[in-house]
Amino acid sequence: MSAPNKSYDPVEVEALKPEEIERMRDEALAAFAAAGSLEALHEAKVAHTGPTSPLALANREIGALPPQAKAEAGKRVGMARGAVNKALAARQAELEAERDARVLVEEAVDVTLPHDRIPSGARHPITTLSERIEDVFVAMGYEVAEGPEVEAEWFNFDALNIAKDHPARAMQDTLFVQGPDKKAESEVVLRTHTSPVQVRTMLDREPPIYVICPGRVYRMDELDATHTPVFTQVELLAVDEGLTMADLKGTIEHMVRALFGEGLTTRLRPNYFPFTEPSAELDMQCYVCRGASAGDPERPCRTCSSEGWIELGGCGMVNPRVLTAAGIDPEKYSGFAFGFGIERLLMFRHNVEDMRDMVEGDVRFTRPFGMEI
Ligand code: FA5
Repeated sequence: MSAPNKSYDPVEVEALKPEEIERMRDEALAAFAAAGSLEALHEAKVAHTGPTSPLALANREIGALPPQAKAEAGKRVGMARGAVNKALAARQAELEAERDARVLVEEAVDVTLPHDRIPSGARHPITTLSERIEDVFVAMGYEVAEGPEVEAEWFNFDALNIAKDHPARAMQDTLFVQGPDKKAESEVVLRTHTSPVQVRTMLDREPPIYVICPGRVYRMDELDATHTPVFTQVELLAVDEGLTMADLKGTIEHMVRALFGEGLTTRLRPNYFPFTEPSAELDMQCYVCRGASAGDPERPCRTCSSEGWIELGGCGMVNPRVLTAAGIDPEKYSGFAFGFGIERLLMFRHNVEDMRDMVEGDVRFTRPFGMEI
């Protein structure tokens, strides 16, 4: 056993002398008071309250003291540490309050300034107008049906009673799609109208059928003020027992009134489409002059070129041959169909003078139409 260390007097430990503890406390208080920022205060905190700070080291010495001295030194160090922690918390609160006041001023937002967000795009009026038309028919109980834009020739022509030698099937009118085998004779086309969706729908569903088919179609037309090679059609198809041309006319008249206002009428002019029999061209009364400009040179109307009527699209009773091709009994059911172009509708409904504006993708054209049409 080793002899006691006579030279060590625990009561006289230098770090625990009252004046030493006071000095440590005062240094800590001065360091906190001098800290001008929360970062500086954090450094002072680590230096004066951390595990290697003078007070923490002094605290460790207490354990070796005899009981009486231990109690005295413990009290001294404890009081000093309490004062240091209190001063630290007070300074922390002060600096945080200063920071909050500064941030409120620096990051203040003036909500009255004009905003400079990146300009947003706009929905194309062709999309909004198509959706508007869909809504009119969905409200009448119709469903929206879709079909492929790359279509089998059979659906686009044959099933619609369009003969093999019909001029629409010629290469100069229709865009044929070359298959992977690069056969010169392709049987796949970019659909030239939305009527093939009629056939697909009739093959898919049992009557009664009430559908509206919006979609993009393709033709070998030059881009000019009134034509585009890629345009949008909406097709309407109803197949049920006992449908007549009167149902067709009444349905379109409802659409015209929903889109252009009450009181407008429509008229049918005989026409020919291989897939409808009888077929007609459907005109609506001009919604601007309501027919008053026709024959009255004093009241010219730009919207209908003083015709009094505006051509809407083609229509008719579904040809019994088409019903048969789609597996529907023409003895039991009859149907009506109507197809029209959305670009032309947008032109006369919104006085767009040049169809080319619709395909250029310039938001200065699309934005004024807004989100509702
Ligand atoms: C048809 O396409 C028939 N499938 C419509 C139809 C459906 C008739 C059901 C009977 C029953 P048409 O070729 O006329 O018909 O085209 C219909 C509409 O498409 C035209 O009234 C016109 O508004 C629009 N249209 C035609 N060609 C162009 C083009 N190049 N650019 C923009 N719109 C066009």
